[in-house]
Amino acid sequence: MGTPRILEVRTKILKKNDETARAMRHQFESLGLLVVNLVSSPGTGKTSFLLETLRRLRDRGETVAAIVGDLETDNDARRLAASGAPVRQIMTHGLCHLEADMVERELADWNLAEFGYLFIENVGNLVCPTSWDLGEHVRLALLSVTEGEDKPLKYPGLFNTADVAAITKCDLATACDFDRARALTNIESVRPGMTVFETSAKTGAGLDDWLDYLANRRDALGKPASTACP
Ligand SMILES: Nc1nc2c(ncn2[C@@H]2O[C@H](COP(=O)(O)OP(=O)(O)OP(=O)(O)O)[C@@H](O)[C@H]2O)c(=O)[nH]1
Ligand SMILES: [Mg+2]
Repeated sequence: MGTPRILEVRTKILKKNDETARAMRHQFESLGLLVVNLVSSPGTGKTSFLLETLRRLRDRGETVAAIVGDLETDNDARRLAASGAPVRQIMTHGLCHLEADMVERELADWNLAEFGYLFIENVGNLVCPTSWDLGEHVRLALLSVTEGEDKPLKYPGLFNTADVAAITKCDLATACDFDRARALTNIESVRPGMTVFETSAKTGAGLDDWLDYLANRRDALGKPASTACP
């Protein structure tokens, strides 16, 4: 008797989350703001990858901002702030994922029209964040060479709810006996056709292709409503 009731409450919460996320996505689109949600297990390299992304986008003259979720500490926000971009930390105090209303509250006093890109680093977790839409346009699943090539098979939800994937820490691939072909085959088997960037935050490998992908996705949003042709 208890299970259906729990499921019903969970369905309602997810429905409310999806409504909030949809409204936010609409607002982001009207501003020409591309929003990216980074999801992976703890320690995959999300913050390192994002720091390099923010730095390089700023070098290209882009305006960027970031929100980062963790159970405790503002360590990641402080690391990301080294890029010069505005960054905010959400501490979830035990919750294993970010939800749309947390992001909405955090953005309430930001002038989003100032930014071209907003990145959301989710709480490190391979399962929970996958069910929660944050209003993003691009969901990036990250897999490091140190985690093992079978993660896409064990955690298919991470990959089949994502738009694009990044393999991180490729500079360590040889030391880890990383089987690149097997990892790519495993990703392909759970999410056929998905683009995969092979990257290293340490050497910068693969990051230019990632930035070009983001630029194309942002162009596809079209111009902000306020500057659209009459
Ligand atoms: N060699 C190497 N180490 C990396 C790379 N990216 C991240 N690391 C290291 O991996 C560790 C974890 O990196 P983070 O960027 O903190 O990972 P994260 O996914 O943000 O971790 P959580 O936020 O705790 O989930 C750190 O010691 C990084 O220095 C990389 O490309 N190459
Ligand atoms: Mg992090």
